[in-house]
Amino acid sequence: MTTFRELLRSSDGPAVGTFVKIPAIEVAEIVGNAGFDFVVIDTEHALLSVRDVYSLLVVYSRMGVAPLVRITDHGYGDAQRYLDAGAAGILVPHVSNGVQAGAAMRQFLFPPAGTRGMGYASRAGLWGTLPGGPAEYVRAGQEDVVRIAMIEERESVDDIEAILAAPGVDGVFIGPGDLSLSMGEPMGSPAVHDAVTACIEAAVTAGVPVGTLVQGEDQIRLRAEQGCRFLLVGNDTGMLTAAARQTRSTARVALAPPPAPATVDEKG
Ligand code: 3PY
Ligand code: MG
Repeated sequence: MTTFRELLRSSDGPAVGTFVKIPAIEVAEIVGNAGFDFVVIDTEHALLSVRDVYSLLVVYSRMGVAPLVRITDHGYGDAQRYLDAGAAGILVPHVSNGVQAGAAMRQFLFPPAGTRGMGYASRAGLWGTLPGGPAEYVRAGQEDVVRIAMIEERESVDDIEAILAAPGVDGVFIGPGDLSLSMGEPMGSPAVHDAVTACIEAAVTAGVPVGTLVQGEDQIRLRAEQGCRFLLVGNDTGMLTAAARQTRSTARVALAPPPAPATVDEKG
């Protein structure tokens, strides 16, 4: 299977993924079958248990869809388990500055670069049978896993160069929703749009893979042209909502009473 890191390096267009919030294997198979390159299992904004995340990691990776996990905060606890369960990468939300970025990423690197612990007897180590043994488990954890800092605060935009240069940062993801809140601007305002563009440009200049959340063809094209290496479009709950509403609306339209015949006056 192509790793997420290989997708970021590929000369094809950006990798396209979606957020996953529903802990159902049926939904995972439906979303996986749609052909996304990767998914981000979202523990920051969805009530997913560690066990839910584990099931989703297994299903998506078995389908050849690289599964990343957005963790709830900068803490080590659950992230260690997600990595040992085979997550292709970790997204750390609300990274405000370079110092925070370095401190968060150290937890997801093995010594001497960081403090991640040895868990060779885990799924990531193929339950202790990985060809190449513990050394390969450590190599894959160090080199294949992608550690992504989320840029979604005014302060992170101001400190973008330091975040991009922080040890262990393999990519940055710009969150326009929280960025607009932090900037006190409505979503999609020109100021937010320009801040996202400035971060993308800084990342491209620094040679750090960058991604953002996009909506609609024009935005997808624009952010790809600007150099984004990965794009997130929507999420599973949004897709289900849209399909449910469309299905209900089709029936409503079909069952609507026919328009009343025009009155004599209206006929003139
Ligand atoms: C944001 O826009 O705030 C995000 O976290 C991206 O989904
Ligand atoms: Mg956010």
